[in-house]
Amino acid sequence: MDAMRGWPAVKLLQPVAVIMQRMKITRLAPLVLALGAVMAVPAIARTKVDCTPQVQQGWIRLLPGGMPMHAGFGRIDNACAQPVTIVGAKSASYGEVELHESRNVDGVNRMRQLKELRIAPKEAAVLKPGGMHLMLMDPVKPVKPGARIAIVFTLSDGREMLGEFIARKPD
Ligand SMILES: [Cu+2]
Repeated sequence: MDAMRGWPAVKLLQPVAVIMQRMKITRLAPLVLALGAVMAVPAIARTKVDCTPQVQQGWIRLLPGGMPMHAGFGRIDNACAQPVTIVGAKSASYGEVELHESRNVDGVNRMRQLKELRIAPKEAAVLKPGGMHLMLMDPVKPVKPGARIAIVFTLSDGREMLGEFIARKPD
């Protein structure tokens, strides 16, 4: 019965495998306690994590002739349990950064500025040519292919998230 005596002190620290093993030889009450402990730990860990969305595969399309207006693309993953809303973007490499959406209206490609972009939990926003994109205006200095550009997004809760975008040469 050593397992029973040592149980209360160690139940929070036991690796799950050992807890599972012991559950087979203990009675129902400690088993319920153990389940509670196993389930409570991840719940506490979740609320402590400062979860922010992540920019994946960010890239910038440079235009031929060194045009001072570029477009940024990529995927913004929200792996968090809460929705996030992006309300702004800025970069030390550009005078101005806006979130845009391209649309085909009556056969004409138009774009409009998006004031905010909401991303549901476990969803992603995809910025791609012909759709949503970052409009990067007034580069502070010429952006060369291969350059890594940092873009800072502002979230509606006041937090900021950093994304990296790699410049590609015009095709
Ligand atoms: Cu645009």
